[in-house]
Formats: sequence, structure tokens, C-alpha cells
Amino acid sequence: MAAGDYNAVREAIKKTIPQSSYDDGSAGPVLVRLAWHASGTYDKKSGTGGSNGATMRYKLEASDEANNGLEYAQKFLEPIKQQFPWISYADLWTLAGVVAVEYMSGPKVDWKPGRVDDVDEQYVPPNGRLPDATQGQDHIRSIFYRMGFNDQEIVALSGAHNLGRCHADRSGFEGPWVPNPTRFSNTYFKLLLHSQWYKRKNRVGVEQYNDEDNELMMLPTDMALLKDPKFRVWVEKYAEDKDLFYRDFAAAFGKLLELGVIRGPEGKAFRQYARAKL
Ligand code: ZEM
Repeated sequence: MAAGDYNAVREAIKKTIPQSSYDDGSAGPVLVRLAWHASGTYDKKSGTGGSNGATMRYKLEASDEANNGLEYAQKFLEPIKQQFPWISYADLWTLAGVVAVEYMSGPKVDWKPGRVDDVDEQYVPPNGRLPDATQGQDHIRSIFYRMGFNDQEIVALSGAHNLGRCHADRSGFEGPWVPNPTRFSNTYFKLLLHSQWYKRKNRVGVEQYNDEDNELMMLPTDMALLKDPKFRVWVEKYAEDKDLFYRDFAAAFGKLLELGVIRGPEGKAFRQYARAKL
């Protein structure tokens, strides 16, 4: 297999997505979450964090509670890394997110290779840079503005909660947002807007929002998108217009995966410590 054959890697990722003995029969959602958490540590001001370096391999970042459960995603991808040793983990994790979105009938997202793994351990981002689901709109804004996103992009990205579920043993929250959590669509926005949501304590005593019969759920941060008028405008648009949501999600997700990735003339990203000195 030729080094640099990213299509072959894409095919291998697709083959690994159906997982009969895992969540809803699919590794897709947790792969999307890995790509997001690998990238969402970015801090625009200092230029630190982001997907370059796949720094979640280090204990410090892996032990951030926000990353609980992402070892499953990493395990699903490890045989692919073994099969294609020339791809960096940083590229593989982000590419897997893109392939998973498309596989689950979502939009095509632009993706570029070139991330490197050999960054210095001192550049592993500190814990606490990812959003805390118990909080409200101010917190959401401070986290995503730090990465360089605006309100529209925040809401578009949040539409990823159309995928997958919460696990009591990972985050304390429990349940899926939509009835078909392995298919990308704008159902999350429709349900957020049009269902009745009741604040309830789940089985492990954590407060979340559930529908009448406790089948579907919303996080406090999901509800904040509804309460905040500037966010709500976008929730309404995306609930109405699936094509608009797909376009905006693709653009924002593509941007997320590029945060902090600064490529040199040959398309290879600078190692983080080199960039920090620029
Ligand atoms: Zn999530 N997310 N997320 N998210 N997320 C969870 C699951 C998933 C927040 C959050 O606290 C949580 C984005 C934004 C935000 C996905 C993608 C994206 C879970 C459940 C929590 C608690 C974890 C568990 O228990 O397994 C918060 C507070 C967010 C912003 C305010 C963005 C942006 C995403 C991608 C673009 C996905 C796909 C999942 C489902 C994972 C799975 O294993 O099924």
C-alpha cells in the first residue's frame, strides 16, 4: 500500500464503523467525538492545543474527564494505524471523524493531511479546555470563542449531537438525543425546538432534560441553545433547512479540524513547539 494513499485509509475506516457489539452497532459517533475533542482544545490567543500532535495520547490530556470513553474510539482506529503506519495519529483521528460523518449520511467535509505526532510533551494542552455540559450560554461562548468560532458556527457544530449517545459511566449523562443516533440529520434541532423537555435526575442522579417517556435526552448546554435568543435563531434555521445545516456543519467541522494546524511549504504541519517560537 503506497504511503500517502488516504483513500485506502478512508476505506479501512469505513469498514471499521459497523461494530455489532458496540453502541447502536456503530463506532461512527464516538469517532466524531474523538475528532472533536482532539481539536477542541485549541486556544487562538496562544496558538496552543488543537488536533496537531494527537496529544490525547499523553496521560495529562487522556485523563481530562471530558475525554472519558474516547479510548474506545482510539482502540477502533489502532488496527488501521498498524495497517498504515505512515499516517500520523493526528491525521487518522481527524480523518476518521470526517469519514464517519459522511458514512452516517452527513455532508462531505474538507480534510487535509499533514498533521504530525512528534510534538513535545510540554505542549500538551491543560485540562479544562473542553465544554462542561452542566453550564449555560456564557460558558459555551467562552469555550468556542476561545477557538475562534461565532454563534452560528457554535450552533451548527452542536448539531453533531444528532449522533451517538451519553453514557452514565463516561459523562454521568445518559441516553441518545434522537431516535436514530447513527444517521446524520437535523432531527436534533427539530426535537430541541418542538419536543417537551423535562428536567429530571437520571439513574445515576445527574440532572438532564428528558422527553416524556425518558427515551431521548438533552444536556443543559443543549437547552441553552434554545434559551439564548442569538443561538435560538440558528436552531430555528437548522430545524427548518436541512441543506443549510449540512453546509454550515461541513464548513464549521472542517474549520475545527484545522485549528492550530500550520503547514510548511511541503504540506507538513510544524511541530507545536516550533510554532510556539514563531
Ligand atoms: Zn458532544 N457530548 N458536546 N459534541 N458529542 C457528548 C457526546 C457527543 C458536549 C458534551 O458535554 C457532550 C460537541 C459539543 C458538545 C459529540 C460531538 C460533539 C457527551 C456524552 C457529552 C456530555 C459523552 C458520553 O457520555 O459518552 C458539550 C457540552 C458540547 C458543547 C457545548 C461538538 C461541537 C461535537 C462535534 C462536532 C458526539 C458525536 C457525541 C456522541 C459520542 C458517542 O459516544 O456516542
